[in-house]
Amino acid sequence: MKASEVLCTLKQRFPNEPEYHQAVSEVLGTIEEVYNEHPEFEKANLIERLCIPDRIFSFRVTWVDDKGQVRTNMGYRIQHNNAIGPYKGGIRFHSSVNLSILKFLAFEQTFKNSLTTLPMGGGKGGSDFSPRGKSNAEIMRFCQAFIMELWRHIGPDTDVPAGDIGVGGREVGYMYGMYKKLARENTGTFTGKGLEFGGSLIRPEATGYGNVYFLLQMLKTRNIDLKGKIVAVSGSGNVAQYTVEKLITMGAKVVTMSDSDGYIYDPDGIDSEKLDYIMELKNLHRGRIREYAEKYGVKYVAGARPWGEKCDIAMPSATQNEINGDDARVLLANGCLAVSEGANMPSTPEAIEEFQKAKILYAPGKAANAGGVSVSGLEMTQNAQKLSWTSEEVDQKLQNIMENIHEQCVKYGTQPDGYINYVKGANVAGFMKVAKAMMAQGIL
Ligand code: NDP
Ligand code: 2IT
Repeated sequence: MKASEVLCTLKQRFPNEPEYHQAVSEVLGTIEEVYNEHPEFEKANLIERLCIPDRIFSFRVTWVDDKGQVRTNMGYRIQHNNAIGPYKGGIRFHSSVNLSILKFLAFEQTFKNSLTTLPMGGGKGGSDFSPRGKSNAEIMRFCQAFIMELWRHIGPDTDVPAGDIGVGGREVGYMYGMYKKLARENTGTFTGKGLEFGGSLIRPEATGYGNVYFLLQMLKTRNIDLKGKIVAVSGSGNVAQYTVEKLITMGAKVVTMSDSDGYIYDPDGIDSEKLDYIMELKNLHRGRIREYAEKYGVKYVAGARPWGEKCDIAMPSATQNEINGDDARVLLANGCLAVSEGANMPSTPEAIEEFQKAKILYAPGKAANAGGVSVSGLEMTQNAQKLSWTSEEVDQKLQNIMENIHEQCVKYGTQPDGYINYVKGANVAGFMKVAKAMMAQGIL
């Protein structure tokens, strides 16, 4: 089947999965050229095999809330592709979770993990359970119930989950604890674990730091200095927090952060002290970003995203499709020169088209946010060796990986006029490695 025909077939076979179609369409649109150069791929029906997950587990999760009521949610794990290594990818707890969203994430993860240079396949899982407003005890009971079903399908050499939206150190700890009880092993099946029980230094920071390292590489191609640049960040969770932390140390001025209720605009910039406040607010008190505006007397805009504020650089770090075509046009009109994605697929196809048409620096999530899963890969290595590396060692390896991903994007994405199409570069580099691994291992 031709690459272009695969998308049509997928839409027919799996209707009502718009995010999955969107992710597949973005990749297929950029790899067609290299695909056509390899007739053996078509003979092996490689694209279709690469787009459809190896398997999907779905299950009911039953738990008891603090009022004693018995509640149910849906749980899922998508094992997308393991040609390069064990399935690897995060777990998302959010009310919006469905198969379309998890299939897009697992598909993207496969290419992202391929780019990291580490031996990891792609997977993703999650639940439509919403952690919002839940007590600590409820979160723990939910995590335990989720793992009671999932544990038999995961393992250090088969499938290694981690965090994503709604799943951070606390949730990984509860899931890993239950996993160990059932599996009776201590080999580190989760990543993003606590430092006391096999977690890697720099894993919490990795996605945000990695995105800034990637941004620095992009800016270097145009001799632009990050120092003094005004940056709009969305989200205020794990990725956003450490993106802002690194940006502050690099001398940039971060003026926005957000959550699902709205955004704050701080014209003086969020400094380290204010960021400490946000981390405590979000990670300990589980509060709302609006409280920042009340504390520091700055603007809060309810029900909106920050892209209307003037900035030089945008780093979307909340969720998928959070920058649409109109947002992109406003960013460009305000002089935005770079967009580096911390979230997965935060820009709609129309927004990406606008950025590329304007020839600004634009890095897709699968390249720019690969630092998180990279340090997860390093956590797996440390666990396997039963030792732990210092922060400096892990941070240095992270920087090397991000530089390497940037180089791959330049190699496969540079156009005849010199413009670097990072989408094409990341997709082609990620695809070729998975494709070669699949071809070498036979028709499966
Ligand atoms: P967190 O749960 O820590 O934070 C998510 C942030 O985004 C919160 O501020 C949340 O607001 C906001 N948010 C979530 N959903 C929506 C929504 N539908 N609309 C508006 N705002 C929303 O998650 P992470 O920081 O871990 O993940 C953020 C993004 O980064 C995701 O796209 C994830 O897939 C991606 N990513 C994460 C990695 C990791 O290592 N954690 C690695 C690579 C990518 P609220 O508090 O109101 O829920
Ligand atoms: O989207 C992602 O890359 C993640 N949520 C991190 C996955 C991981 O296994 O560390």
